[in-house]
Amino acid sequence: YLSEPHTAAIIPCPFNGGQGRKGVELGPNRLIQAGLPSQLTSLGWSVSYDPSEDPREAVAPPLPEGDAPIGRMKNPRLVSEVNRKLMGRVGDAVGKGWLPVTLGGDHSLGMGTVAGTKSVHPDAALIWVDAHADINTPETTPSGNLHGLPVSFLLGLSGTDVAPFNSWMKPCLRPTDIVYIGLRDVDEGEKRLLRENGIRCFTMHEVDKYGIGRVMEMALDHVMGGREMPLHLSFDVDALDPTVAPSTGTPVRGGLTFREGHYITEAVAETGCLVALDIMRQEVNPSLKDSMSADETVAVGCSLARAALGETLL
Ligand code: B3U
Ligand code: MN
Ligand code: MN
Repeated sequence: YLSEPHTAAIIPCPFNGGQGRKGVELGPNRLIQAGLPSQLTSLGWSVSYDPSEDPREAVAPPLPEGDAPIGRMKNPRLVSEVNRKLMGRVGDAVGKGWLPVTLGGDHSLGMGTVAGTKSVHPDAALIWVDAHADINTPETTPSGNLHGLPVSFLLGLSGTDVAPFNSWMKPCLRPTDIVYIGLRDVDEGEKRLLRENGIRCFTMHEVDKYGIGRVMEMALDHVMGGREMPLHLSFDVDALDPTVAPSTGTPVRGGLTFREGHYITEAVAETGCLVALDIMRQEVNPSLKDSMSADETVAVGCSLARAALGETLL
């Protein structure tokens, strides 16, 4: 699915409007400062990245009518507009046969990235690596934070056919297209939605039971049986255990180990079918006290991206 020479399009998205905390918008820049573009070049990729472009412009569109909540949804116009643009950028890259590497930012951005991939490859499979299911609907969300809702919009679940999103976003994901890995903090309403829609989930329980090797085999079999299908990987760094990625706003204990996280990205690279990658919720706390854990978390984000793009241990 990729054109020659293989080209990665880095899309920094310093966006935090899908939730209430600061820090998540600092991640993309830190990954770039840590050398991610040149690391991917060293792996043999052409890298499309424009350092002169200010990524903050893409995430701060002017909103003439203000942004009062709609129902429970907070910052709905902002999140909608940012994702509408992101869908275009990801779609353009995938359409050229480039591999977009979107650096988040909070996971509400998954709406735009997956919709962008699906605009080119309607049959694309999706692996969502996360502590959370991010499948609340505008009706079930306990917080109103849109980072907890992207999957329900992609699926077109009840309550998601709502302005301003429905002016640009059409349901593009079938329940059989998506598989989750790493879940361990799922709301009651989300559990019901996952059950009702028959969505395949490998929670941390299954990771413990089968080991990550079997889990990846089963996950890939489920979403891309013959392995002949474009694949989008959306990796929320909070899927990793907080001891591995300590610099995260809402740590949930009992997560993926360093190797389990990397095994996922390595197994995805081995399929040869990856067409889009998200490294999301790469949070960085600016306080000095946390600078060590921020550095560690940034380094993990970079090495996950490298592994997904084919870096091997030997
Ligand atoms: N499920 C909760 C909390 C949450 C979702 N995603 C994250 N946290 N990172 C919600 O607000 O929807
Ligand atoms: Mn998430
Ligand atoms: Mn999460």
